[in-house]
Amino acid sequence: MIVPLQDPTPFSPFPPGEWQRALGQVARAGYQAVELAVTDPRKRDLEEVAEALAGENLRLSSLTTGQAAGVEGLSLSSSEAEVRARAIERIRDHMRLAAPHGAVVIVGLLRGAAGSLDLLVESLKECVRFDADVKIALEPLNRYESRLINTVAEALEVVEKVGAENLGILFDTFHANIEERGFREAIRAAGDRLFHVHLADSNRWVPGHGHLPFPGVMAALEEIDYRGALVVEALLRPTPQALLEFPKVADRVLGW
Ligand code: LER
Ligand code: MN
Repeated sequence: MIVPLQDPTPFSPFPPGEWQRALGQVARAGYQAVELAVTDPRKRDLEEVAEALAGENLRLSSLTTGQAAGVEGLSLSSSEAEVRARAIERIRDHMRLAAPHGAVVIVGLLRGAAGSLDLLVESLKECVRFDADVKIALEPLNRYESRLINTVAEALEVVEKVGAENLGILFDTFHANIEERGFREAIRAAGDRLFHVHLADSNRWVPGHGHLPFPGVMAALEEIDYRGALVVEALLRPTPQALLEFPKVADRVLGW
């Protein structure tokens, strides 16, 4: 489940101003880990965030960085050197927040909707060097959100060009349903480079309210011995409550 620290996100029922209370609700709902949506980590007291997570016994699985694209226009693939430099710095700040938690830093929309793939590779080469122990997960996004990297195969090409052990892939079932030939082959192709997973149904509703074959997705994840987190990144549909109730129905929906 996702909790925003600064700006609202369509994937969380919680207003940013209530993030501490939100962590309590996420934990009580039965989630073991949380993904924080953070626009600018320097605007938050990282100690306070760590204490709040520990207080609720919640693991920080991941940080989404895309809000800096939406709110501030940052992009790792921009032709404007200054915009790119600020995006790289922002990833560095996220890595600092992620490091003590072993959390994954996500590169989704922060890569830009239509920039240069070569510049993105150069930017990522700088990012991976900030801390080799912090994993960065490049997320294939569907064609309506970005022209750059729509499939796992395209993400793997970038991972290879960057050539760092701490760069891998985020597999989001909603995007994959639009772009991949099949879930199993995409997940197998990602293999040990799969660092993180987002779950949403075919319509981006809470899993179980669309028509994606989640038991097949889970079987493929098991095949590659995936050990990372599963984060529900879904719209507040059919109801916001459905997001909070997902842990109760996860076994049935995921076929466990
Ligand atoms: C981010 O994880 C993502 O999936 C994007 O579609 C957000 O808009
Ligand atoms: Mn996603």
